[in-house]
Amino acid sequence: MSEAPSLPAGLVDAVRNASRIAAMTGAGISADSGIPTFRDALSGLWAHYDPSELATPEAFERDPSRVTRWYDERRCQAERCTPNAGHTALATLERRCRETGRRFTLITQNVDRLHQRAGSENVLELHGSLCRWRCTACGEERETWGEVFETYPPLCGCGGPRRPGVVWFGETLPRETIRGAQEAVAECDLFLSIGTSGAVMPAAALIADAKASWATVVEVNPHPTRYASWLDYAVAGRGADVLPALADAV
Ligand code: BV8
Ligand code: ZN
Repeated sequence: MSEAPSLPAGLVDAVRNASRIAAMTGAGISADSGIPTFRDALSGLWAHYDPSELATPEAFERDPSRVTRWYDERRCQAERCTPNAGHTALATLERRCRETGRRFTLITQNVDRLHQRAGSENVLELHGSLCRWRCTACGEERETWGEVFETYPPLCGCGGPRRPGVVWFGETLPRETIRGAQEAVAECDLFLSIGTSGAVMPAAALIADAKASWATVVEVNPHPTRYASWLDYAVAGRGADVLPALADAV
């Protein structure tokens, strides 16, 4: 792991004085756990797969076996990975805010459950989870942690095919989840955008929402994103290196 970049003094003060913090994470925070991001040029998932071929309801209709096999591979990969120091730092941040009467909301676009495994308790999963699979016939949904699928697609007790409980392109986000995220961002005085390219809507619109709510907007990312001009602080670094220092500032 590279050296933790020193945080700008103004940012440490902003974290220390914040009373309502919202953090949104993307695939980048899990890169340090060995899970490929989506859009990093060489290593990203979409560098090898076309999202419209795998991450849409139409793709599932067309080839349920291929789509569910791909999601099951990602589910098993996520289960083999462990949370990194960035995930742990956000769980610490949540606990410290709770202990000091401050509000902390963790919003994630990720579907790997690493935040929860690191100890984060209140996680808004905008795009669902690889661990939840839903029957397309009777709607029964269940956690499938550690389960070995016998068939692709996996079958429900009713005989119906199961699909992954993720939000595909062209599908709307869970209403309560996105509403909770929008409320937390509208009220926050510090917004952390961590490990996301900001390419996917409506999640990425939360960055603009934070700017509009006069929050201090911070980006943690080794590479600048399209939101660079909106930021109060851009910390060029990996989540696993930067976030522990941020958590220590609370
Ligand atoms: C919807 C689950 C109604 C599945 C995912 C408005 C404008 C344009 C398009 C649209 C729009 N509104 C809707 C759309 C269409 C579409 C969309 O946004 N398309 C984009 C791609 C153009 N959105 C939807 O369809 C959404 N539904 O809006 O419904 C509707 C529908 C149609 C039309 C209108 C309205 C549903 C979107 C949800 C899709 N599901 N995931 C799965 O996982 O397979 S999205 C997928 O992308 C993941 O969840 C991922 O998290 C997410 C966002 O990507 P990032 O997390 O940002 O990852 P990325 O690789 O891009 O970036 C990683 C970053 O990390 C980089 O910046 C890198 O520098 C950085 N990094 C690398 N290493 C580190 C690091 N950072 C820190 N530390 C490190 N070590
Ligand atoms: Zn069923």
